[in-house]
Amino acid sequence: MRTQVAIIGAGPAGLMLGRLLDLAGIDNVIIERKSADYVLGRIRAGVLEQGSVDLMERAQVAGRLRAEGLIHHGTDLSFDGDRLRIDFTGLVGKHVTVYGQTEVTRDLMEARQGNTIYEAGNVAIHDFDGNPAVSWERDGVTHRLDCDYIAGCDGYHGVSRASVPQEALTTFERTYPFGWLGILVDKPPVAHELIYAHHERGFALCSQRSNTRSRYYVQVPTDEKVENWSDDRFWDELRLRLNPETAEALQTGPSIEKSIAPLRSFVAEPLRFGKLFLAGDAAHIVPPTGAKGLNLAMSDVAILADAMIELYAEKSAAGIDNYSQRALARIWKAERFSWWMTSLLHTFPETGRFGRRIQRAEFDYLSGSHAAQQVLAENYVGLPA
Ligand code: RFL
Ligand code: PHB
Repeated sequence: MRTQVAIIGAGPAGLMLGRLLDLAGIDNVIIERKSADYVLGRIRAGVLEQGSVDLMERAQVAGRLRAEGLIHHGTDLSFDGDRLRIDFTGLVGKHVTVYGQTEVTRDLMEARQGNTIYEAGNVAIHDFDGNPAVSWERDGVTHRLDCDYIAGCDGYHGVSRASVPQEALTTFERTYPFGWLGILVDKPPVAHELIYAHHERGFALCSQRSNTRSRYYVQVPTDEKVENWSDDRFWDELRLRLNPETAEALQTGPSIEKSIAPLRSFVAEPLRFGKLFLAGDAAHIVPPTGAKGLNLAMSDVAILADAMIELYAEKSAAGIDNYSQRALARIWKAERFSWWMTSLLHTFPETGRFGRRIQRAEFDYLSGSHAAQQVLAENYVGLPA
């Protein structure tokens, strides 16, 4: 088998890249190790920057997003019960759209014209400096796909980054001593907008997927087990971390999903190794506090798709030569913002009483400074490409 671009991973990065290449007439095959249902069952991001919405439009898959996406003009921060609304539209003239990653993935899967191979075992990358190929196993048979280029869109635990010799890669990492325990529930959200709450017991987030489905998170230690959290325990802990009126208004119900995600900041450099490119979580991880992970995956593949179109249509390698540098400039800004939001809102056992006072001072400064709120809003809605 032969194709122009072999894409590893059918998450949002791989599917969006495949779609943009399909529309440009560039042949591609996606190789995914899980089933389509498994990929759709992963509950992850919920907030899209305008750049991601625009990309869905460009990919001609924005019909449902336009009809069902919820436009949010602001968000609430809460610090030990004190509230501060960040008015995105008033501060920077932009908004965000609440539309689940599951829906983005479904829209892209439904529109897909090219070949996608699901449940591919033992995916391996060959000769990315010379004549690249990808191999995998299915039903006891080994398959091989020769290609011009490989796009590694296979997430943090994928094979693409792991196939690069260690000496060619520089990595930057910070792990946090906590994760987010998340719950999905078929109840209306507690507020119209998201609430990011700091409390001495830990961070909490009130988010949503629609007017009838809510997503809530609480900060838990890294080694916490989801089995230790009954729904009742979750709701009790969440209420403790919210201000009393919000806690009172919270509508609870049986969880339809419950999981723990560790928090990490990570960047691999560069993003190109010969004919192999890394994009999305395969190249970088941000803690979810700034809602940047999915949006960064989208901006990476927008840059990569344009570079490949330039290469095939105009025979210019300028785009692919610049891909790593261009994408990384944006990635590091999102890393900084996500780290900052995480630092402001979580409890860090090791920083003690001094650390908490500094966080309080930061919140008070934000509350009183239009300039500081503008900085937050500008980053949250998404920096220009
Ligand atoms: P994905 O989604 O991990 O997809 C990678 C795909 O590759 C497959 N794969 C392989 N395929 C073949 N061979 C292999 N060896 C393979 N290894 C892996 C996997 O099965 C998978 O299908 O990466 P991608 O496409 O780069 O997308 C990144 C986003 O998923 C991620 O950044 C976001 O979900 C992060 N994130 C958020 N981002 C936002 O922009 N806004 C948010 O509000 C937001 N909230 C979140 C989040 C992530 C969370 N978790 C669980 C980490 C909330 C949470 C709780
Ligand atoms: C979510 O709805 O899952 C979500 C929203 C905002 C974040 C992170 C996650 O910052």
